[in-house]
Amino acid sequence: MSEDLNQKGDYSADNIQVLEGLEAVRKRPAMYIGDVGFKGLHHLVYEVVDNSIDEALAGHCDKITVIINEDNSISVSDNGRGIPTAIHTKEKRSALEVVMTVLHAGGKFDKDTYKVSGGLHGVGVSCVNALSSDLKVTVKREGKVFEQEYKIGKPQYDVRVVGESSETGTEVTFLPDASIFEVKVYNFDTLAARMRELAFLNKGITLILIDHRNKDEKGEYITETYFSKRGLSEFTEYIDRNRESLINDVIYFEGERDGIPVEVSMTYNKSYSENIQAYVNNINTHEGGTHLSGFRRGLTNTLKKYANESGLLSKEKIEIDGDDFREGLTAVLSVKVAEPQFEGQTKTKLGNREVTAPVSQSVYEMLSAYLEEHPNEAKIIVEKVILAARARHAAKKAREMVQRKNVLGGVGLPGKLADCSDKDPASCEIYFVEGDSAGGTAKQGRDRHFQAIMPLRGKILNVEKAMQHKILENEEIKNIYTALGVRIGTEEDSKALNLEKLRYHKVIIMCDADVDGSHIETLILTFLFRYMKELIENGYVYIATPPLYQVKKGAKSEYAWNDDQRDLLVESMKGSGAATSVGVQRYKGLGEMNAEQLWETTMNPEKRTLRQVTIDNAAECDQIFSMLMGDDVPPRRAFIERNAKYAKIDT
Ligand code: 0RA
Repeated sequence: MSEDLNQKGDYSADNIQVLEGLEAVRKRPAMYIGDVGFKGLHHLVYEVVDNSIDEALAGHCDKITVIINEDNSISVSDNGRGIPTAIHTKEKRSALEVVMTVLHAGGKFDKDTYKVSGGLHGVGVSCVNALSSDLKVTVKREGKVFEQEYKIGKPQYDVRVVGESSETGTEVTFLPDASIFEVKVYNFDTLAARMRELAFLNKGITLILIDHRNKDEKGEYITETYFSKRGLSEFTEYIDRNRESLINDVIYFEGERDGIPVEVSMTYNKSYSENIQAYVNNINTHEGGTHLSGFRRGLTNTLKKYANESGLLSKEKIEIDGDDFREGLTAVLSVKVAEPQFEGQTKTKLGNREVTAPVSQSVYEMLSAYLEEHPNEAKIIVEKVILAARARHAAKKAREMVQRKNVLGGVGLPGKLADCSDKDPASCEIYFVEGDSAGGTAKQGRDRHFQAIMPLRGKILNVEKAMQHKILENEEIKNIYTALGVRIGTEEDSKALNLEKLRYHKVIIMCDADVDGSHIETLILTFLFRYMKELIENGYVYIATPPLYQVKKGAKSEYAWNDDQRDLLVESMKGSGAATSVGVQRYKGLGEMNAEQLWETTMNPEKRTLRQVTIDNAAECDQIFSMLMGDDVPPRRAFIERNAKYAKIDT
């Protein structure tokens, strides 16, 4: 701190506070942006874009451009009013400087602006400034162009006028501080997915993403433009675009109830999964909360009432419950809440009680109107609900069978599981291995103290295409549940997993590095995503990365995980001593390695690389899984071909 204060000597008490504020961010960046890895790095962009989104929601901006520059710095620009630059009376310096250097100062200047966006952590642009080795802001307003630059959040000069312009807007360019961030390279697809999502959630705004690091075949920078005219309706269609529709319409509502803006959109498809994406202030609330409860309540009440009054249910003896109304449902819910209370493990559960009723009323209004006007579709939906109820009863029986077997069978661990001897879940790992033969090698190669091995037969069931009771009757899937020690969801709380019983805190998928292997990997991941999402959300799921090549010369041998590594190894081995030639072996599967090789390259914690599975963007994940595992083959082939080159491991 002292070095900053001594430059001029004429600072006020306010300045000291400011510096402490930004230093706190640099000391504990994770507290402000989540982490200093991949997520945190991308979060910086979202934080800056959110400010522009706020300006757009206030009605003053309709275009936001993000550029990934060649040096992995980021430029975010908008055509809003421009951040005010006049001298802030209390602070005695430009308002722009205050916004850029005071924590949480962002929205305070404009009382009319209903500030509702603001990333998960909502810390503002000053936080990004603190975590950037260089940042430059340019503001066009009142006919002039203003600018100021900063290093790790410290202004390098007073706000100055550098030109004239008839336009208005704000542009921020920042370079994340390399001494803070462990990951320094931006991922285009990750930013693209967020910008696509923002375009759907905020219709009418054009969001453009440009990558100055890469050119396409025509020599132009890779560019994506996102714009949605119909907002959530279009979002719902996008999420469901690889599924077969049950009804042709997307049901849509937009309005304000008790001062809370509510936007809902829903449709039904022929699958068996429920997929509701719920947003608060543009943040995906994975853990749900009061708004989601409102949605469910509204849906259940409306459909129940309609089904009863229509007489469609009269022949049914089985009880219909909330879950039955949501099988095959895809919905997007978006509310804007002025002072959101976020709760839950990952702070993505809305706590504000006043939100439930407005959402439930909106859903009631939207859906009852639709059902009245579309009797044919209404009948199709109610029939689907009845089928779901029947299947649920069958599933309940199947589940009880599994549960009973587990209880009666004592410990009841699957016969194929080679368990580890340690018992503390925090230090234990389970490998799900493709095939019995690789499973055998892994059993020999492992450290039996903390590594358990469970071979999985060829292809496990595709959960995207099977009904729940079929899934729960499936032998491999039952084995996965019992090996992990978790209970299959109960009737009351069908989604909650009893994580406290989880026997391993690393669940590692180990498949061949070929097309079949990656298909099996996706099948397992799809199952975990649909039925054990908490495992992924808690960071317990990993993918093992076996090597692709062994490079040999005489008695010397090394491994390579990609073609570049292989070529380098071949070159360096060629150089060392003549005579014996260098041989390259391409591993086609795990089975081609012996136990020792498998341990050395893929299982030894000291040497292996595990890729942690995370849910970066829930709506995008859903769309990708439904595409990869659904009926529609062409998009799957295109996706796999497009991503094939990225399937290699970064080391
Ligand atoms: C407060 C007041 C005014 C503009 C903004 C905030 C503003 C902030 C950001 C951040 C990124 N882009 C932005 N654009 C605008 C202007 C108030 C006025 O002109 O009357």
